[in-house]
Amino acid sequence: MDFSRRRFLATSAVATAALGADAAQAARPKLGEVGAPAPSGAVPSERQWKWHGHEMYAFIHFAMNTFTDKEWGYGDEDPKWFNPTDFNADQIVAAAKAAGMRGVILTAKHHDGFCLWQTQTTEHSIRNSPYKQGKGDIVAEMSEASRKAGMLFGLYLSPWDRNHAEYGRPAYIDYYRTQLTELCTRYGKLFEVWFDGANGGDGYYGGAREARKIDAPKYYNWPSIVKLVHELQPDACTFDPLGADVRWVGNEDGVAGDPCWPTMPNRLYEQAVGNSGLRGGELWWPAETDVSIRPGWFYHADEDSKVKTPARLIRLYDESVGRGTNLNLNLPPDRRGRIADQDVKILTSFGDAIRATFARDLAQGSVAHASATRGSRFAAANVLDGQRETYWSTPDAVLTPTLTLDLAPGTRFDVVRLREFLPLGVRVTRFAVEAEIDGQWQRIAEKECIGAQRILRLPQPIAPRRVRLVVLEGSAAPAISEFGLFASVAPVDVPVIVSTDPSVLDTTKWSVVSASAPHAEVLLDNDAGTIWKQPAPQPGQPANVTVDLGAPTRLGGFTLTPSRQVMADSAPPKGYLAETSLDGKTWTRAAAGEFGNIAYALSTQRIAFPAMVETRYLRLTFAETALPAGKLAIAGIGGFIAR
Ligand code: FUL
Ligand code: CA
Repeated sequence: MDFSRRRFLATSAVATAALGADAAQAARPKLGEVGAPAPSGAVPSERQWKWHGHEMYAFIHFAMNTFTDKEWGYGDEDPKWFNPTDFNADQIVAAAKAAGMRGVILTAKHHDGFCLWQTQTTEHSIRNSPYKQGKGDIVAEMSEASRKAGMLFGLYLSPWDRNHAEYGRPAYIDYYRTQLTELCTRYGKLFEVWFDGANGGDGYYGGAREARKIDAPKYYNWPSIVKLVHELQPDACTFDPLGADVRWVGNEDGVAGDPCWPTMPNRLYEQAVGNSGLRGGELWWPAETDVSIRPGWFYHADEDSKVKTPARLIRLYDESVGRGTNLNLNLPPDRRGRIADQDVKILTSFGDAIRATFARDLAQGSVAHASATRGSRFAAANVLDGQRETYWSTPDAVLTPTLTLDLAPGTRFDVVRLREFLPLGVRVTRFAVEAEIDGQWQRIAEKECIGAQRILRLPQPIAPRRVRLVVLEGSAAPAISEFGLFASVAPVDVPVIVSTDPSVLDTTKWSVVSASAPHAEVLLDNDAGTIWKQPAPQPGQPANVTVDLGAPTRLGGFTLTPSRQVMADSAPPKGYLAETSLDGKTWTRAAAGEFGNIAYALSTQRIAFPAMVETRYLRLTFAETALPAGKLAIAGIGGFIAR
C-alpha cells in the first residue's frame, strides 16, 4: 500500500486531457551559435533553464504547527497561538546561505489555513495574532531578508485549507486565486511557487468538522492556476501537478532516481515514473527533491537529536543535486522564529564542505581533445571553461564520441561532475567515465543520463594521466558543457545533542529487552531513516517491543515516529497499548488508544500519559496497521517527562 500524499492526486483523478504543454511552447534561450546542433526532444522553457541553475534552496516550514507541536493542523487553531518570541528573518536566511542554498521557499499558508501575511481574504491570519500586535507580516520580512542577502525568494501556498468553510466548493477556488494574487503582487520577484498535493480529507471547514473529498485536477484546474502565476511572475517555476514547471521526485527522503530524467510522459503524475522520469518523454518536467533536515517538516524540540548529520547531508546532495534535480532542503524555524543552533552548526559544516570540494576544478589545467568536434566553436575545451552556456559537440552523425582530458601531472580527484547543455534537450542516453592508470584504461563509472548535472563520487582518490568521457549511446550528437574533476573535502562532524527541551529523554541510554521482530534497536538510534519492519500484526498476534530505560525514570509519555519513506506494502501502527513496569515482570497499563491521522501525515505522535509514572521498563504493543498492508513499519520511539 502506497500511502504518500501524492496518492491523493493520482487515485482521485479521472483521465484528464494532456495539460503540460507549457514547457514545449515557451520561448527558448538563444542557442547562440551558427551551426549549432538542433534541439532533440523536449527542451526546457526559459524559466526552467534558469531554475536548473539554482540547484539548492531551503524550504522554510514555519506556521501554526510550530506552536502546536503538530505536522498537520486541523484548521480550528486560535490565531493567538502564533507568537514567535524572537523572530529573525535575517538569521533564517543566513542559515540557508551558510549551507550554500541560493534561496528560500516559505510556507505562507499550510494545510490549517493560517496565513502568515497581511491578507485581506481571511481573519484566520497573523492579523489576529499577538505577533507585532497583529501588524506583523512574516512573508514581507522573509522576502526582504532574502533580497538583502542576495537570495531568491519563493512561496508555498497550500491548496488544501482545513479552515475554510467553502473548501471543496467553487467559492474556495476564487479565494485561493485571490490569495495567490496577493502573494504574487506584493512581495517582489518569486522564483518558485509550491502547490502541495496533500489532501487528507477531514478538517474544521468553518465549523462543519467533516471530511471533504475533491477530485484534485478537476477541482483546482491547475493549468489555469499555473497561468495566473506565470502572468504575475514570469520567472516563477510552479511545483508540481501536471501543467506545472517542476515535478515531485516521488519521495520525501531526498533520493532522486538513478537515472533521473528531466523528461516525463504528458499524463497525470505517477510516483514511480516521477522518481526516475522517462527517457524521451514528451514533457520537460524536471524533478525537485524535497526533504527535511529533521524527521518532521515543522520544528519539534524532541527532534533536536535527530537533525541529519553533515555527512548525511552530503549524501543527500549527491543523490539529488548530483542526479540533476534541485534540492529543496527544509529548515524549520523554532518557536523563537529562528533556526536552532544545532541545525545552524550542521548546515555550516555541510556548506563549508561543499564549497571547499567544488571551489577548484582540477580539470582546468588539463588539455581536452575529442574523437570528433563540430568545429572550433564547439571545441572540446568548452567543457573546461566553467560556463554552462558553452559546450563541446560533434557532427550530427556522431552519436558516440569520446572526450579525453590529459591531466596536469599529480592531479588527484575523487569527484567527477558532468553537465549537458540542456537547451538542446537530453542527448546522452548512456555514458562511461574511464581513467588511464598505469597505462591501462579502466572504467570507473557507467551510468544513464547526464542532464543538468551528474556527480560521480569515487570510493577513493585517483591520480590518472588521462581521463575520458565515453558516450555509449545517444539520441543526438552530444552537447556537453562541463567535465569537471574535484577533490572532496569531508565535513566537520557536529556532535549529536539530546534536546534543548529538558523534558525530552535521551533514548540512546535505552536498550531493547525483547521485541516481536529483530533489529528493534533501530527504534532508539535517533535516525528516522532506519526502520523496524515486520509482518503486519494479525488478530491475537500483536507486534510489541519492550525497552529498558536504564534506571527508574519519571515518564510522562512516549513518542512514536512512523517511517516517512514511501514504501510499498507497509504502514505505521493504528494504535497502541503502553505499559510500564519497575521490575520487568509486573506490568501496569499507562495508556491505550489510536494515533491521530498517522497514516497520511506520517508525523511523530506524542502521547501523554494521564499522569506521570515512575518506571524502569516501557512495553508498547501494536495490534494492527493504520492501513491494510503486508508489513508494519516504525522509525523510532522516545519518551518525555512532562509537557
Ligand atoms: C506534504 C505536506 O503534507 C507536508 O506537511 C509538507 O508541507 C510537505 C512539503 O508536503 O505534502
Ligand atoms: Ca562550458
